[in-house]
Amino acid sequence: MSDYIKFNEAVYTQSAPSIRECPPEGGLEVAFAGRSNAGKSSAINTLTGITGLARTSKTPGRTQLINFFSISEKQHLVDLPGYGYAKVPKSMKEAWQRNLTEYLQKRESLVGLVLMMDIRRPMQDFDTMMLNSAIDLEMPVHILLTKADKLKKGPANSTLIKLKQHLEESQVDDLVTVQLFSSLKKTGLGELKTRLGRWLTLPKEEIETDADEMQPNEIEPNESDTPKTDEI
Ligand SMILES: Nc1nc2c(ncn2[C@@H]2O[C@H](COP(=O)(O)OP(=O)(O)OP(=O)(O)O)[C@@H](O)[C@H]2O)c(=O)[nH]1
Ligand SMILES: [Mg+2]
Repeated sequence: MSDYIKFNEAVYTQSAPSIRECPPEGGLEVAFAGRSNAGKSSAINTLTGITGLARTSKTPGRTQLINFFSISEKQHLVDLPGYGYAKVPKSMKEAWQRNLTEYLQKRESLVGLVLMMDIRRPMQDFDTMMLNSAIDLEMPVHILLTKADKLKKGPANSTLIKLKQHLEESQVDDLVTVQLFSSLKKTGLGELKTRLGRWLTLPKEEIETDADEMQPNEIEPNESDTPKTDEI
């Protein structure tokens, strides 16, 4: 299914300083959220295979705007500003948190949230708040334990298993999934694509509508003179 999503055709479209300035609703949208420096922008670059599509930085708090990318007219990725950056004044942190919650609540195109946490510091206060906001809204969440390359396989897997158990015990495992991820090593890239493939798959009618809109100068399959093999 994920083959259908052309992640590598993603293009940057625009940045919005707040929910009010976001592009009009339309199609399906997946947002990437997480603490500042968790690896959100890097993950978007790894997912699309386009270096520099989303800006990454060694300086935390770099992505202050809501950045929009389009895979197709009806499939979008959104890089949300990182939360929890220590040097940002408390009032600004709280404003951003309200903004993010408002985005989750109001954005109708949003079909899922990729919540990214550094594997060495998962489930910090703001992460739990974001997760609970999404759960309250019945918004599907896919957690990426990022920078998995920073831990050895054993400790990485045990962090994954512990979090999975926690989600099962909290009875949210139908809505919230989790995986290991590393942009550096491309660990878990296939798993992420499969999940996003499910979220970003358009209802069948819409795919057919797209086909109907084929431009007159596009080449159509040649059905006339050569008989198909199974017709001989
Ligand atoms: N080792 C390792 N480092 C990573 C990985 N992903 C990101 N980084 C590094 O972590 C830092 C932050 O990455 P970003 O992708 O900019 O993080 P962000 O979450 O977008 O940060 P903000 O926009 O500031 O919220 C950069 O120095 C990246 O090179 C990874 O998989 N492994
Ligand atoms: Mg960023």
